[in-house]
Amino acid sequence: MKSQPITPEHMINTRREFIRKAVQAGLLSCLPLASVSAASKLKITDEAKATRYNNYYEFSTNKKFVHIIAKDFKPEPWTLSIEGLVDNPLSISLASLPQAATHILRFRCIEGWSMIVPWQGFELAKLLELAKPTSAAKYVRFESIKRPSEMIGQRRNTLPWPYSEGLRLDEAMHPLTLIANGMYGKPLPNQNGAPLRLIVPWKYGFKSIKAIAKIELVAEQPQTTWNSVAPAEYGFYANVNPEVPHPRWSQRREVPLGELKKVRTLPFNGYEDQVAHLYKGMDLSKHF
Ligand SMILES: Nc1nc2c(c(=O)[nH]1)N[C@H]1C(S)=C(S)[C@@H](COP(=O)(O)O)O[C@H]1N2
Ligand SMILES: [Mo]
Repeated sequence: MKSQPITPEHMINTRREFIRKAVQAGLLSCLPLASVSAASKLKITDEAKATRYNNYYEFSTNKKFVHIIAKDFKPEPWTLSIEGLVDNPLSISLASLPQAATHILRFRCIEGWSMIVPWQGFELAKLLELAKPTSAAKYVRFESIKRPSEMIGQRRNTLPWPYSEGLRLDEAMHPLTLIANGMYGKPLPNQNGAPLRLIVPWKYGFKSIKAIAKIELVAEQPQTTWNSVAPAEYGFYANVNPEVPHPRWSQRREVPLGELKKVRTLPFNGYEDQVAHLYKGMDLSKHF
């Protein structure tokens, strides 16, 4: 006969459920961040790892140097413009952005490393609603700042500048799609995309464009930086998918920053329940 576990399964589940509900209700927000992450089963990456290993070609292609080379970038003052197919084009300063909250989310680079970051940010949908997209708007195009005087990587043609990205409008309106202006309870560091960057946690990291200066509502799928330079490696959709290998490596596993062992990569980076419906009827092995 099998021995009984000391705590019956249903009691463990009840406790988990209690913690989950309490977190959702904001009741545990007075606890240190670590307790909240334990409750949601996400182990937050060390801040020093997440802020000293960066992809940001405007500064350097060497991930370990970006945080040093980006020191003199001036993220303020800043204006973000929202234009194109909108009834109410906007030019917003940092002081008049929507209220930010903390969002603990997975982040997965196409190169095979990952992190779990407490971002401060707000839903992109809140900004788009202010601008009022017209019925002709079907996609959103994002453009980073071009400022070679402060971004020395832009003095070379490593990529066509400015860096640009795009989302389908329904992806952009999804509540997991954020504009982040902080991380680890502090303003966003230059190397992580100050003053404003996109976070799309179910997509590979290159979609999460940094130092956004312009958001444009458009009718057609926009050209995007990495997709235009290497379309076979960087799809427009770029949903995290362990089943679809990169042409040069498998995407089944990833190394969390600061850890030695690889872990399994999850479909849609763990957000399948929230976002899979956006892609009903699409062949995701083709639209990678
Ligand atoms: N403007 C701009 N945004 C960018 C990049 C870049 O080179 N330039 N790199 C992308 C890539 S490939 C990744 S993985 C993430 C890295 O974000 P992090 O440095 O905060 O980890 O930023 C993305 N956004
Ligand atoms: Mo990346």
